[in-house]
Amino acid sequence: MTRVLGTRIEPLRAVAERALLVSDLHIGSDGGAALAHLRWAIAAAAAQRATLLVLGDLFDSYVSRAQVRHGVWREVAGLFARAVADGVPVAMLVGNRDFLLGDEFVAASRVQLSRGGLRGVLGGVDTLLLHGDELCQNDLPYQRAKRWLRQPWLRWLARHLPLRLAFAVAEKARRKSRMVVATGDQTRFLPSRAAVAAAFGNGASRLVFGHIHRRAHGRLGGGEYWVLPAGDAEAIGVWLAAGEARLVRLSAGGDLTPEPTPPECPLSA
Ligand SMILES: [Mn+2]
Repeated sequence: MTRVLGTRIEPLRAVAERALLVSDLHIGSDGGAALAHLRWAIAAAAAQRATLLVLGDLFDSYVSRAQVRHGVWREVAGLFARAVADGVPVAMLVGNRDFLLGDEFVAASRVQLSRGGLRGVLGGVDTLLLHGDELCQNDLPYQRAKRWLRQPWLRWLARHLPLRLAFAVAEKARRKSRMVVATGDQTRFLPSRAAVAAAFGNGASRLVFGHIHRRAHGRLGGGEYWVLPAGDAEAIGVWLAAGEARLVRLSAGGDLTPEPTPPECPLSA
């Protein structure tokens, strides 16, 4: 088990000659467009016989382990379980909004769930998958809050909350986060050049992440990185096969349409 910027990296269990990656769907209790986009991604992965990878913040919030038996959380777990039974490997990372996902979700969905990053050979290339929040090293208040929020005792407490209380806690956290994100110097939310370099420092030649909600692609040192936009706002994924990577548009029929290569990601110092 290695660590990158404090994030534990697990090996990807599935062999993925072809992989479809999506991120930051932020599926809320009403499902909405985000849930539709997830269905399209599953349909595309099934049609292409590809592995589906979700790079965190699949849910707008997830607090209590009781959630997996209710509403949209149960529905998504069921969608994954059916996909896995149909031969579509699914692996996912937690994001900053759903970092409390745990074993109950794995049992219901049959996915490989990493609470850190994943590393594997995707489309023939050694690839590191991160949610991306650990790359935003200049957002010091966020990094401090993250260390605090992920203490084991707090995790245990949150995951054992009754459902109604869990929803209230989640709503309060989302309101606070929206307020903080709207204020101050916006460059602090960008990945830092040093952090991206550190991610490549573990030897992978490709890095894919989300979290910052923008399309981007670039190179740093010998490595190539791709950034996924928010999957609720845009039905966009990254397609990896035969050494190639490209941005694709998802659609209801499960088709994948190539999109133009996006610009480089601005990195903070
Ligand atoms: Mn995020």
